[in-house]
Formats: sequence, structure tokens, C-alpha cells
Amino acid sequence: MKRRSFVAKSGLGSLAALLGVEVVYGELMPKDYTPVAFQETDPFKLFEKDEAMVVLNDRPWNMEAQAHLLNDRITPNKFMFIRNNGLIPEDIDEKSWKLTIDGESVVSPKSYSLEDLKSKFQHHTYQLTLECGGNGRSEFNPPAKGNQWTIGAVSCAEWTGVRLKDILNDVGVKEDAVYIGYHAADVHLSRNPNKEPISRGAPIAKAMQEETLLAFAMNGKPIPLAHGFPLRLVAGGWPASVSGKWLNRISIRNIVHDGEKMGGSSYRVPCETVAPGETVKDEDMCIIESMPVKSLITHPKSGALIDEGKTLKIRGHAWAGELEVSHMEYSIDYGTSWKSANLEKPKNRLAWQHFDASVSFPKKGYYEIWARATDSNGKKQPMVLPGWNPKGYLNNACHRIAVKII
Ligand SMILES: Nc1nc2c(c(=O)[nH]1)N[C@H]1C(S)=C(S)[C@@H](COP(=O)(O)O)O[C@H]1N2
Ligand SMILES: [Mo]
Repeated sequence: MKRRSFVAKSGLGSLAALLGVEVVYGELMPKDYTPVAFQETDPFKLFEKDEAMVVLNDRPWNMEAQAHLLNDRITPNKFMFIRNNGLIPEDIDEKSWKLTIDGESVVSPKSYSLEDLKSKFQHHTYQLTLECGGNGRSEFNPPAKGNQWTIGAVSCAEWTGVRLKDILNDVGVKEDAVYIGYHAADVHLSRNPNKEPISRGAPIAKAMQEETLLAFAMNGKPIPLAHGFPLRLVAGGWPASVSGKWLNRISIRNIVHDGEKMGGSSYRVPCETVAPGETVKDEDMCIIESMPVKSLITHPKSGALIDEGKTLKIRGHAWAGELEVSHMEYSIDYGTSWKSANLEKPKNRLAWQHFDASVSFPKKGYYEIWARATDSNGKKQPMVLPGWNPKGYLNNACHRIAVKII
């Protein structure tokens, strides 16, 4: 982000969104003045992230959590990963922001102001799991290009907004509609205004789900700028790339949306398993839909030292895309035997589920705790890396932490 132009061109609304409070006397600020708060180049301060978050890239900004940072039931902003494909929009004005619905399969195109969306449609709040399709990529071999996410590109915040289906029904959807595609205000890395960093979408059935939101709030506050202020699509359980940030247009398509990062090896995997490194024909690649079953031990932090004779309380979350997690287990003997953990129901569909267990160890020494979730179709997480694919998506191998009993 270019600090100077950012401030010069930003509306007061986006300054306020970054600061989290109103900029009192903002209108009186000299035109080319850079407020002290924005002379800040420290990304942790700039995005209000915890300093234990890990920056993977600064152009575009990409930042992930560590497992123990994700211990909260509802992920707060400070621990939420950031995945940007382009540059954060610099001139957001909430008052003039418009969402346009168009496309081959719209009855007639229509635009809404944020005020229209907020005042004319019912509000809904859901806790929704958003996991980047590339979470876990760093383990793939041969290595896959892209951000080397370890385990921290997942969050489960509480999102408030209106149902996408209410808006789609308000504009009218033609019978031949098959997909929706989003368009957003972020800027391509080349700064070429004719190029979009990303423009993905979802089949009509996913768009019409009750939990698919056009959100204007996260955890009870306006969405932080890095996460899509002032409006974002939130489609829990699917690769988070479906959840378009800084949303200004949705096209109702009569074909599978063909926007940026819908084709080639982007968010697509071989329809059938292939050998690592194998070349896959374009027609043998399938778009990722529901994310696979997965879990994370968020307490204790890996490396914990435990006194001999004490039981250790472990905690974490598990999720399974469109499905529910039906069973949670842990192993302290490298997957040879498994014990059940307590597993809670999700707060709502598409929210992660919490688990805990009291673990005891036979004697002093080094141990690993492995966690394994099973989805409502009976599918279990693999113990090691699952099927290789060119871009390193969908690594749902068991999470493992190390502990020493002393
Ligand atoms: N407009 C826009 N929306 C976007 C992206 C983006 O670069 N631009 N990145 C997508 C990807 S790949 C992911 S994983 C999620 C990340 O959401 P977060 O940064 O709020 O955690 O946003 C998605 N929505
Ligand atoms: Mo992503």
C-alpha cells in the first residue's frame, strides 16, 4: 500500500474503519496531510493484528495465525489470517458504495446502496468457518507455488449481514441461472484497472443457502478493512476464496462463472487422484467445492512442558465444510491407538465445533498429540498428506503438537 496516496484518496469512512473509531474533525484535516496513525508501516499495528501472527507476503498482504492463537471460540480480528490477491482498495466511501446485481440470468439489473441493503432486508448473524483452499500448502512435495501456509489460514468469526438469497430473489433470477460470480474493488498488483485480482463465485444452490451472507459486520463491528470493508460475501465451508471481499458487483451467470482464478489450476484439483508431480489435463481438473474434514489443537501450544503425573487438558476446533463433524479422537502413540475427545455441536451450520480431552501419559518423555476428526459421512482426516495436486490445496492431514512430560 502506498501510504501517501492511500490517505490522500481515502474517504473518512475507510480511515475510520482502519482506526476502529470516528475521525473527529476529519473534515478539517489538510488535504495532503498523512495522519500520524497512517505513517505506520508496521502491518501488525496497521491491521490490528497480534504480533505473533506470521507475515507470508507484504505485496499483496498475506498473514497467518499459529495454532495456539486460534484458541478462541469466535476468532477475533487480531488472530484472523489475511489473504489478499491484489492491493487493498484505497478510496472506500461507504455513503456512495453500491452493490450491482447483473449478469445473463438476472431478470433486470439493479443496484443497492449499503443503506438499502441494511434497511430493506432482514439481518442474520452466523459464525462461519473460512479456510483458504491453500491452507497446509507448505507440506506438499513436490512443493506447490503460492503462499506457504502452514495451518493458520482458517478463522471462524461471527458475520452479520443480509442473506444473498433475499437480494437475488428481490432482483429476480432467471430459470437458466447456474452460478453467481463476484466482482470487487481491490486492485490488480499491476495496477492495470482492466485486470481483476480475483473474481470467483459459487453455484446458485450455494448462493441460495440461508447462511450465505452479504456481510457488513464482523464480530459485531464494521468489517475491518483488510477483511472486506464495507461489504463482503461470506460462504462458510467452501474455500474462502469464494467469500469475495470489498464486494461491489454480483453477476448471475448462465454458465459456470469464468472470472479470474476460476480456471486452470486455481482453486481446482484433479478430479481423480494423480501421482505427485504428474501433469493433469485441463478437463480433468474440478473446482473445489465443500472443504474437507479437518481439526486443530489450539491448546496447549506445541512444545509445552507438563509435570509428570498431571493430566493435560487439550482443546481445539474441528470443521467439515458443508458437513458436520461427528467424532473427534486423539492419539499419543503416532496414530496406533485413538481415544475419543468431547465434541460440541456447532453454534450454527457451517461453524467450527469445539473439542476437549483430558490426556494422561504413562511416563516422562517426548510425546506427540495427534488429532483426528470424522465427518458426518464417516470420512476421517488422513494421518499424513492427502492427494497431491498442482497448487497444493486441501491438505487436511491430522494436526500434531509436541509435548514433553518432565
Ligand atoms: N476481493 C477479494 N476477495 C477475496 C480475496 C481477494 O484477494 N480479493 N481473497 C480470497 C481468498 S483466496 C481468501 S482465502 C479469503 C481470505 O479472507 P480474509 O483475508 O478475510 O481472511 O478472501 C477471499 N476473498
Ligand atoms: Mo484463499
